[in-house]
Amino acid sequence: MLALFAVTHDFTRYLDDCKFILVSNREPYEHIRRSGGTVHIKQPAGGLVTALDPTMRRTHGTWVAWGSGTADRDTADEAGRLMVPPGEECYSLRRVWLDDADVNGYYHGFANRALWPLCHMLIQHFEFRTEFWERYRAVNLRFAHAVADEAERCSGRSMAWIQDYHFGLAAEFLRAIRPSMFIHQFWHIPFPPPDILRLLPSGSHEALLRGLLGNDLVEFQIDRYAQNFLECIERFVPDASVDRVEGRVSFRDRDVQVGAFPISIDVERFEAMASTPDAIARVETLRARYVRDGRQLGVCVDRVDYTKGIPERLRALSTLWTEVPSLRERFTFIFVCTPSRTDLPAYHALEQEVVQAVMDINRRFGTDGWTPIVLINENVDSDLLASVYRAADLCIVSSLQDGMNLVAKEFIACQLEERGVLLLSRFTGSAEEIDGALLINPFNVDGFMGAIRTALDMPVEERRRRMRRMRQQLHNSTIFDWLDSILARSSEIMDAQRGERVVA
Ligand code: ADQ
Repeated sequence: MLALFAVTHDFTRYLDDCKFILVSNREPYEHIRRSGGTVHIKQPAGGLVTALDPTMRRTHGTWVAWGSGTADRDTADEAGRLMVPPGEECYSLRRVWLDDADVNGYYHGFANRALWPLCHMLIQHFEFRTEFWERYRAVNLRFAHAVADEAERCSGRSMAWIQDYHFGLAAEFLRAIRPSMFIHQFWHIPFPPPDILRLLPSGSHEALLRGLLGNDLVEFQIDRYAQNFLECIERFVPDASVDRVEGRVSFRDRDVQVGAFPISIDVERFEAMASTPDAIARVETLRARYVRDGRQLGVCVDRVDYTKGIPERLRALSTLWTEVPSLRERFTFIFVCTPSRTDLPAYHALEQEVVQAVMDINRRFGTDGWTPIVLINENVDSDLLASVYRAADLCIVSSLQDGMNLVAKEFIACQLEERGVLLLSRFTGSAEEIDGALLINPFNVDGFMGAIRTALDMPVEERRRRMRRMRQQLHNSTIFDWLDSILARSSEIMDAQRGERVVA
């Protein structure tokens, strides 16, 4: 797998002699102390680590991240450095230490209680505290110093690639320390229009935008978010000049490029996980259990988050079984919902609401031989997920807003029989990329319910036609294509900058 990846995507050619420094909130390897005192290593399951770890191994770069594991300090040197992956030692991990007040203010506070709801335009959850903002600034500055430190350790050029909304100010801080460094940033979630961004108090919304303008290139999932960002700059940063068509901002004698780079998944990995003998056996078991006598199986997979439209999905299902009783016992739903951010009251309350709503539905419509919704309220291994995706006849993604949504792509990758229908919220980045899903508006109860009926009734041929089209598209835009296009664009800009400096 790694060998194939290396042949088809050689990212090192874009980096030339440039040292690659990646910055993210979560680290790729976390050391955890177990109750008996032994230390074990945890690697987050997310797509980002899966995609970036091989790149880091090949480029021998440095990954800068929050040292969040309970045994992290014991396994790093005084500066927070260690070589990873354990036993292979291919690249450096530089851990940044945060205390409880930092985590509460920067991470739970400003990132997750202010920016997350604002960017998703769910302003009823928006909460701003000065303490959150100050911690966010302080932690962003600390990360900028850590990156500058790492750049200092190499003699040549370096490139910093910052991930996400946790670091809205880091690029500007880093630019002040190392003016000629190439800095770029991928923003994984939506970017809101000006009227929403200005709910951040005066001073902080302008500061966030100026912070992002510290980059040479700002990458969004889709063009709509890039356009929102440019509109915010036009409105709130009067000393910047914006070229909306070219996606460029001129600011303090520098040009900042802005573009859309839709993220994806490691398609072959998901296909492989859905094709193992164990997966095939699980698919058979699931179908024997839930898909007999013309019944169908639905699936959804989310973190419990108010952006994902989970109560709206439950409401559509409940309305459907109420208004169309003939559909009772006709399909079963596997609801995979992992609790997340449970330290925040809104998430805790949502989790309870979801569990309660599922119990109500099962009590109301269930029969002796049929449970309408099978709730799996925990984290599930990706190979088990792959089997569930493969076994399903339909998958519902009903986010109220979502930067991209990778579940939709994972479902498509695992649909090897091409029998499944994807119901996809039109408010996801994926909906603007994928052609072949049934688009839904999760706020429109009747429309949502109608789309489930359409999916259940869809003839096999049409299902196959749509799924085949989506699978072809997905094969042409994997996570490696995403990485390739970002690094290619970065290297192009770096070359142009070098040309300009030589001429000057
Ligand atoms: P998320 O909001 O986390 O990511 P998403 O893109 O759907 O959303 O990715 C979730 C990932 O977690 C998927 O890989 C999924 O399989 C996994 N997952 C979810 N529930 C799980 C469970 N119960 N058990 C196991 N795995 C589970 C943010 C943005 C998105 C954007 C991504 C990547 O909010 O819009 O697509 O980053 O940029």
